[in-house]
Amino acid sequence: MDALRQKYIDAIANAADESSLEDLRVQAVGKKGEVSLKMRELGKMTPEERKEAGPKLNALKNEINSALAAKKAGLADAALDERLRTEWLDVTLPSRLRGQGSIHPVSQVTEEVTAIFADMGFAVAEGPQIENDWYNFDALNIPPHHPARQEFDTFYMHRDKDDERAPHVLRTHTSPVQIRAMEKTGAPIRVIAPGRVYRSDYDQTHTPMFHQVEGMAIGKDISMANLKWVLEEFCRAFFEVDNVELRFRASHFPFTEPSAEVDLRCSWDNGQLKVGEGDDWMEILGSGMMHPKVLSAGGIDPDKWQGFAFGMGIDRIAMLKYGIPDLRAFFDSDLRWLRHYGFSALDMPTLHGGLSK
Ligand code: 2NM
Repeated sequence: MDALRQKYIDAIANAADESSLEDLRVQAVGKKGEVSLKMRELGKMTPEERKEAGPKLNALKNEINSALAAKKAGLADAALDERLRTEWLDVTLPSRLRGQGSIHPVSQVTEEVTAIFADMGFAVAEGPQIENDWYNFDALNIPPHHPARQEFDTFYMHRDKDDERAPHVLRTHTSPVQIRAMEKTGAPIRVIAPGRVYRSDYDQTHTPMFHQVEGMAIGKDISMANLKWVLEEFCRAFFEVDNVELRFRASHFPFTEPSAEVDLRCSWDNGQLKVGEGDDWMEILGSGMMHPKVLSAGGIDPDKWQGFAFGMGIDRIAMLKYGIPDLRAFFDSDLRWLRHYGFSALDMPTLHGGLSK
């Protein structure tokens, strides 16, 4: 029994890992292990022999089990020490550099325009880019077969062969959003509707998708005078000059009467735009008093209410303000262009903090 003890105590002390420790446990005290077999022999002994051998075998079994447990704990400690020594991490190291995106000029200018009009009490409205015929045309006093429908270069959605209903369209302006806003809140109302619009036109100065912002204000006594001040105030804030001068030129739109195109006094010296000085005039937007039929289409009584409306191209005023020469590059997703003309995500345009840095 002493030889058995010595054999296993030594082997346990020298075991290199948990699996050899387990092998030793099976060999010694497992069901068919050496100690277990010896215990089975107790049955063949005389009572006196058994009285002496039994406790000794039990003690040996306990001793081997304790040695196994102690060695197992020792191996686990050593393994943990080894992990702590090798698997460490310096959490104070700087992180890996990640590609930094930028804000597209269209997004930047949309935010600027929104901040300026919000300051004058205009809410922002949004609506679907796929519209039906009624919201995009009829409600805006452009009936079927009206020649103005041709001028919009409309994208029509597909209809099944025998489906006679007027097809849906990609909205050609954001005016349908204004109709929906009138329906939703009624008068009085002041909203702008910025967003994507679509016309089948592609050349130096036109892309089939571009951005517009339209605005309207409806009240009991809203007039062209209010329109003029709002647009002057917008230009002062947007172009960041105190002396802006606007020129209203009589024009025609189906949705307004009277209608005016608005020009901004400016100068161009060697490709550099200066607003509010010089002898040039630059057309920047269209506007007018909302047509009674348009008010009616929006569910507003034209005998009680009147309002102005205007619309301008976001891409165009972005090019003017930030000196971007080529419209088509706006939609190329060229990373070098985006890095050059893009804005920092941290510079949110506000009237108090400056519109852009
Ligand atoms: C323009 C020019 C003139 C306009 C009209 C409306 C609506 F839906 F309220 F009647 N929104 N915008 C409008 C008026 C747009 O863009 C050149």
